Amino acid sequence: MYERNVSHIEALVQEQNEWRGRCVNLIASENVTSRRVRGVMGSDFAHRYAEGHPGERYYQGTEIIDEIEGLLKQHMKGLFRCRHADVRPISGTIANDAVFSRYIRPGDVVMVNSTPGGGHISHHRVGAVGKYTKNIVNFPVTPDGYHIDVDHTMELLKALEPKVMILGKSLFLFPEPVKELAPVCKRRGIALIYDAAHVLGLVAGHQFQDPLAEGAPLVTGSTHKTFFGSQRGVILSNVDDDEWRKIDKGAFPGSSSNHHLETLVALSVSTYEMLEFGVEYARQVVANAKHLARRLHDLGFKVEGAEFGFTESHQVAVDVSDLGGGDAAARTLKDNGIIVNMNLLPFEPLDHVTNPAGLRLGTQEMTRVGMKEPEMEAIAGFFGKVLLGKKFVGDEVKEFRSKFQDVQYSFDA
Ligand code: DSN
Repeated sequence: MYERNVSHIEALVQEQNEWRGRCVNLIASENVTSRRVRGVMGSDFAHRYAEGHPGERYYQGTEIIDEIEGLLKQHMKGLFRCRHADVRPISGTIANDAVFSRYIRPGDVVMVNSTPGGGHISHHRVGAVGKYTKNIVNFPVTPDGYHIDVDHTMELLKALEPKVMILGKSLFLFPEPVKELAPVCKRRGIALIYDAAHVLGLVAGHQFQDPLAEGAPLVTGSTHKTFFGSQRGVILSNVDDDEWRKIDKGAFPGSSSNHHLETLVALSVSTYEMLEFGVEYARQVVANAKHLARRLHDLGFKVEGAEFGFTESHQVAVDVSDLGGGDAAARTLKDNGIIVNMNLLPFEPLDHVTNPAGLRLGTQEMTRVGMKEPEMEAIAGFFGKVLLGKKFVGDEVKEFRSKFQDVQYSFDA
């Protein structure tokens, strides 16, 4: 009776595959996986459980996943040059929750980046931090809105005595002041957590600040934005072994039971891709973001962060409040085959969330399919035609994208 419905779902999946393969995808939190990564999904591991750690499971039959997970942990530690890696969180938010559950107690003051300033939802009252405390204080920022005001933060932390500081964000153009804040956090016993979800692949490729080397003892991240997928999370740390054992309980049993073995296996393949191609890839991602920002600026768009060179990451933020706002602009671009998300910009009131001033663009996915500076120029040109010239470029976009179908920086070829 339901066979037709299954065919319908299969057809929708096929439609999605084809459609997104024709689009210029600029959502800053997404990426594409290689054929070899996709090839290990859908295996028997999709059916299995393996709670605990390799060699210390609560199930029989885990020998092969134990080997794969052990190798993945070893390579994550090597890639990020750290003492500990937990590869079990099934998303960045789960990784955050696992760490927050160890460090935040009811009533504790926690300092975070504001939502309009780019802070992730899991850092806020309605997200994971809010499950543990309501005393959430935003970092003060410099007038440009994209940098934490370190002097003011130092004053605030004497007055507020925070227990936790969370750096890193979702609108993430420039490095965070880890070097400046880490020593004072250490002296005062403040847990300094750096959420690297967006920039994980850039850190792995040495093209963004290395928060662990700069003194952050705890780093969380998701593995599918600037990292090569699959969709999962990770915790990386340099704390001592005793402390790590306590954090460990946050991931299991604190925030997950089984940890989705088929995506774990996929991540272990993509980690080898990152080891082999990460530097070259991350360099091109950042070069592309800078180039896209510059060309958009030259065309007359209000690109954020101009006085700091627009961006040091994979992201570009554009103020489109004069062009009907973020919601309308993002919808118009989508109708032309260009996928972006609307975004609050620093200092905007929260109630602008359904039509904020900004668009957030990310170059990581189009870089993965081989685009370089000339293609960034073409993409900026499409933005100009669509948003400034009110033209339809959907067919041009499709033709342009058709030449970039294979995942590069991989072992696919
Ligand atoms: N909210 C996602 C983003 O930055 O797009 C991250 O979880």
